[in-house]
Amino acid sequence: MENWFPGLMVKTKRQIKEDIKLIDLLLILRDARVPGASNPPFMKDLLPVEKTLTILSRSDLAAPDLTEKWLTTLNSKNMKAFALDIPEGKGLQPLVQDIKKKARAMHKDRQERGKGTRDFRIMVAGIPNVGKSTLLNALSRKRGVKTGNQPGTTRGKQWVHTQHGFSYLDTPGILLPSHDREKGLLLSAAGIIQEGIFDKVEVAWEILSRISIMAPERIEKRLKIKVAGKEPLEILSSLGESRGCYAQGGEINMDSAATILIKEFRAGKIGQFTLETPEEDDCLAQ
Ligand SMILES: Nc1nc2c(ncn2[C@@H]2O[C@H](COP(=O)(O)OP(=O)(O)OP(=O)(O)O)[C@@H](O)[C@H]2O)c(=O)[nH]1
Ligand SMILES: [Mg+2]
Repeated sequence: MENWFPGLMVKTKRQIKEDIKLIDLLLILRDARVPGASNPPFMKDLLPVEKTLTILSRSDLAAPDLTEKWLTTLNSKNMKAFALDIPEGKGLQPLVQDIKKKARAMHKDRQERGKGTRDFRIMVAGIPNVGKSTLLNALSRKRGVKTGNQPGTTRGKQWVHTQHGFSYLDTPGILLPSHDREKGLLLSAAGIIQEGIFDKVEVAWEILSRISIMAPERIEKRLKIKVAGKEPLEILSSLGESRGCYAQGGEINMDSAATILIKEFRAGKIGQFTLETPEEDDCLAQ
């Protein structure tokens, strides 16, 4: 299989390991719809647990009950976690309070050890397109770094300094190993990795195989097609039929049906869904 996101990886990894030495707090972002698949590699043990916070971004698109479950599980494993809708600033306050508390402790400690004052340094890390730069801008209250809804928006590290004693380090997305096909499909479903890597019908299958079991009635209502008791490809075919996706010769154009399904899923039009349960998380299974 092709690499999902060529370039950058080796350099980014080396750079993060170097920069982490300067860091007081690491914010590891994951996408709340796919918190397992979006768990970045090699980040977990770079700093002690008290210097690491986990952020579940896009909680606005995820199932609230499963987000709660993920938070509870992560917290119980000593990974303090927060769920955020970053553009709307939802959930930001408890995180800000926690950061301020940690900064006060750092300043106090330096003072007691007779060291001069310096900024509290925060690194934002995660796989591509999970909202790192958006979070950095929200926390620093600046539009200091570029954001965008495609992976690879941030190409190199960038510091943002505030007047309030905080420095933020934005980092480019860390790649996941490209051999894990299921994770790839989940990330593609969530729109985290770029188009064209996976077959659309396969991505649609991955979405439908999960959500049709989780909430068949909700999907029936939103998509206005029969779901219960049907296989994912049958559901996709019904969707194609109801949306007029026909190929020459009158068959259902499954590619077009998949395109519609993926688009509506990503935009949250089918409802709020989380595709993975905490039991599927590699990091927690260890
Ligand atoms: N719905 C929703 N969208 C979000 C959230 N956080 C970020 N986004 C959007 O996700 C897209 C990606 O955000 P970025 O902050 O550029 O992501 P990044 O992790 O810095 O991406 P790279 O620099 O490419 O690694 C943007 O379009 C954001 O507006 C969120 O909590 N909810
Ligand atoms: Mg970025």
